[in-house]
Amino acid sequence: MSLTSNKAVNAWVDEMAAITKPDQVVWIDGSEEQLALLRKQSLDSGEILKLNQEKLPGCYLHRTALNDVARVEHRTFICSRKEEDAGPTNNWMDPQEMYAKLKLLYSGCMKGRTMYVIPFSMTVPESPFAKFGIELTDSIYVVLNMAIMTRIGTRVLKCLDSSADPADFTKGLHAKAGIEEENRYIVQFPEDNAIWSINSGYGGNVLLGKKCFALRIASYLGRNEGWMAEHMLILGIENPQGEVRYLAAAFPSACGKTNLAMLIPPEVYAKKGYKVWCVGDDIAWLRVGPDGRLWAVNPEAGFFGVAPGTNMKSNPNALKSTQANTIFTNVVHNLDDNTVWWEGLDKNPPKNALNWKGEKWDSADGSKGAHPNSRFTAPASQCPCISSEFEAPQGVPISALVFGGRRPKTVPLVYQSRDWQHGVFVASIMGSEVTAAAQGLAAGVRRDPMAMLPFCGYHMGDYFRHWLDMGKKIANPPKIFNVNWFRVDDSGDFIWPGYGDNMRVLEWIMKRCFNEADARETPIGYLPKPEDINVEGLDISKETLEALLTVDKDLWREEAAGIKAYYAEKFGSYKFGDRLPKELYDELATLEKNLG
Ligand code: OXD
Ligand code: MN
Repeated sequence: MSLTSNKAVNAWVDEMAAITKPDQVVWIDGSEEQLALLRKQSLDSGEILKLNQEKLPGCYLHRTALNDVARVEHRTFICSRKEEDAGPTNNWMDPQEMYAKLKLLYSGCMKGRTMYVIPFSMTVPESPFAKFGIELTDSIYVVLNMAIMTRIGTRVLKCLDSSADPADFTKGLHAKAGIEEENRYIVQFPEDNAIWSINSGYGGNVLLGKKCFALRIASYLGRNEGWMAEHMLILGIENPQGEVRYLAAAFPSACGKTNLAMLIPPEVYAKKGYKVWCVGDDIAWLRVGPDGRLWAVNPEAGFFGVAPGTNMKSNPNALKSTQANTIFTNVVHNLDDNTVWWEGLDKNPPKNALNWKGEKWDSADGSKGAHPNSRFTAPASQCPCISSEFEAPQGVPISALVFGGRRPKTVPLVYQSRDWQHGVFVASIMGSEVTAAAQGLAAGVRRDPMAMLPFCGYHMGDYFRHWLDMGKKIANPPKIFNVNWFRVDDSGDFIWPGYGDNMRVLEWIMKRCFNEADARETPIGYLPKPEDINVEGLDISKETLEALLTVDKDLWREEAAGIKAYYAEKFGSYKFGDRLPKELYDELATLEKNLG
């Protein structure tokens, strides 16, 4: 029975049920009793396995289908009415055509199944930032994950019903159908505020609050409504005086974003009383506050983190977050003590174990036990360094925006943009260098502007324009920085220690924001003087630090040529076209001029 008298919600649920024809419709009220019942059903059907409840209370293991282990960018669409509004970086199809095609796939696909109706809110529903959605799904796994990743249930319906427009909610439809790869679609209809996902059971494709809503749809809403949805972590740095300053940072995947979000300061900082607080690890919604500063909330309630590589050294806070009430997906099942394991957790792979496929597994044969994209879904509230402001309805004020990628050469450890417009330029050219062998891609820099390439719900050129426009609306804008933790020497070894020691760079960044640190001007922006990076307790030579903070003009001339090609020529197989703001070409010209 419906949990609401909201006509728009009920009409839409009925309409979708008429297409998908579930045997029954169950509304999710968010109560622990109902979730416990669903866990039991999911255990009975074998969809999840209960782990050792003494060692891992409230924890479960799930395995996806073998063909369904990651997001599918080539099957992800932005179906705006006009193709040009989706832009060159998104797949597009005419919405009417797409609806017709998908309706055939959804038709009767829930026969014999239950449709769950999940009312959810991105960020606390009482927040002025909050956006509401309803996800329909035939997967209990999705319900259980959404219960961790978002706020769900009756509480959300109440807030929607009493909001200015109770018909204003995001309509998410998910069906597992047959998990057929060739019929898998992840489709955003921005103008309809709707998301249709079918033939997948993998988190990033089916937890519709996350990438689909909080980034693709929300970036579109943000442009129309004057705010921003970004692929950013949010953290606070507390200084010995007890003052907390916040930054938000965007990185492409495999750059240690979750690790940075939960950074543990090095001993020399900890002793002085510095602390780092995590507000979010993946997504930030940013708005101009009444005080003219930029304020950020984390729209999510949990972490959907990559398991492999997470350990007590790389990220103890993430690991500790997963010791209770967590759903593990596609990791190794240790049969001896009914716990989990993944590559990089420790050096002791279990002897008696099943791999992510559920097969008997022995690490001695050289195969990987956990899928490289195996995940944990853990409540953010369990993170030892979760910020006291994590659920603050107004969010936290942002002093710095930080961008970065993996660049073995060229890009220094840190630099500051001259102003907002220059910062937008710096963010638009970010990316990581790929070696052809490693990724099967052409070697070179893979640009990933603002780390939003797969997540921007509209034309990337218009997105840059929106960034530039936002800068004009923020009386006290955050300063914009670029960092690169991944510089290597001639033998290919990393020359910056990274991890907790990145705190040393964050300290300089924060000091710059509060006029407490000096800088020198270079052709690419402001760089620290080597003596302004605190290396106390660090075994790093003066020469290495200088190398990390050098701007090599020859390499930067090559870089400028690369940027020119990326702006003016092609983006993947498309062109940016003339929607790329002129200001960005101006910034490129300034860079070229500065390089002489
Ligand atoms: C993620 C991603 O899963 O960015 O967070 O791919
Ligand atoms: Mn992400």
